[in-house]
Amino acid sequence: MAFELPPLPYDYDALAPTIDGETMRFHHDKHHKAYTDKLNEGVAADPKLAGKTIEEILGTISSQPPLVRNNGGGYWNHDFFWKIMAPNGSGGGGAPSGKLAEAIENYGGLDKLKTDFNTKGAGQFGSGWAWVVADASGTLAIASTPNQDNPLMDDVAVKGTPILGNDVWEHAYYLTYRNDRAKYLASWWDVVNWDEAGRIYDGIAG
Ligand code: MN3
Repeated sequence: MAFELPPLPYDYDALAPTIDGETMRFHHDKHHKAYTDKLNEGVAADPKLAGKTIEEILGTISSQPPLVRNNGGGYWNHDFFWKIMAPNGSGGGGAPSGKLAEAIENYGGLDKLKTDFNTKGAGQFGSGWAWVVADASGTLAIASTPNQDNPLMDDVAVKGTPILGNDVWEHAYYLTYRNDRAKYLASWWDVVNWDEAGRIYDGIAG
């Protein structure tokens, strides 16, 4: 059973002006599709991966070749990325609520969380991702990863459940923001789907 490219949960233009439609079209139809296709090549080459979920594969990624690491990460990361965004004013933007809001207060507040996340994302050299990560007890941390690594991988510095993640590869922002990654990071909060982030957070044990 091959992995399939999941459809975008909204129109290409739905996140504009924060993320323009042409960026979304190429990001989903070209980049995410390529990660999906190459992940399937990697899975087909290793009988031990047959029938495994992507989360199971990522959890033992240290024993996998770069083809599976880079494209398995890219497959999962982009599926997550589409889901934790929504059009501004129609699920995107605003502020967290419920247990996630409490956890963010314990972290130091929403302003501090955003500042630390933006700083990590801007400071990630080259391509990668910025993350809000929850450990098994629900405590939040901010992290960044290179390339398509993510907190579900068994050999990254900060492991846990991703609550939010922002793609800081240039393909994610260059058409609108050119080289201004910090401006993209600051604008991105306008399309964060806090309801979805809260549902993920509520699913953590403890
Ligand atoms: Mn990307």
